[in-house]
Amino acid sequence: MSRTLLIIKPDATQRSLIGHVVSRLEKAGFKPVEMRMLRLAKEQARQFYAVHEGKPFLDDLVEFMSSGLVVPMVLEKENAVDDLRTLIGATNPANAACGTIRQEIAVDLQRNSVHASDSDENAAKEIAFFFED
Ligand code: 3AN
Repeated sequence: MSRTLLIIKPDATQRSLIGHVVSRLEKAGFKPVEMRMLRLAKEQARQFYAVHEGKPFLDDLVEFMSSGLVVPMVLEKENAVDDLRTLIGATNPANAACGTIRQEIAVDLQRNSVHASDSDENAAKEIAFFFED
């Protein structure tokens, strides 16, 4: 078993899609083991996306991620990181494969409904960011 972090982003919480996303995750074999609902302060959103410091879209991303409620959760599954990246689909929903969560519900590149850790190392960091042990 391994763990990864998923965040339901403000565009999805605003459209009442929390239950839908959790249902899709569970049907795909992911087990939620921790979950919270909160609104990020801008400084927290910037800290979370520190890897994108200097990118032209960072300010807009921080604005968006702090614009409403988010639902971070820890998910358990074998091969959790890679399997979750496959299930959510490409960052830009226009390029997301058929049947992926982003292809189904994402609005555009920014309002792409969910975040998922991209490596075991980042999963550990991102889990620690939201869920202090
Ligand atoms: P992913 O969420 O698929 O891991 P990242 O980590 O490269 O993608 O990007 C984080 C977030 O930054 C994306 N979910 C998206 O909202 C935003 N983003 C990434 N690239 C761009 C871009 N070129 N223009 C605008 N927003 C972007």
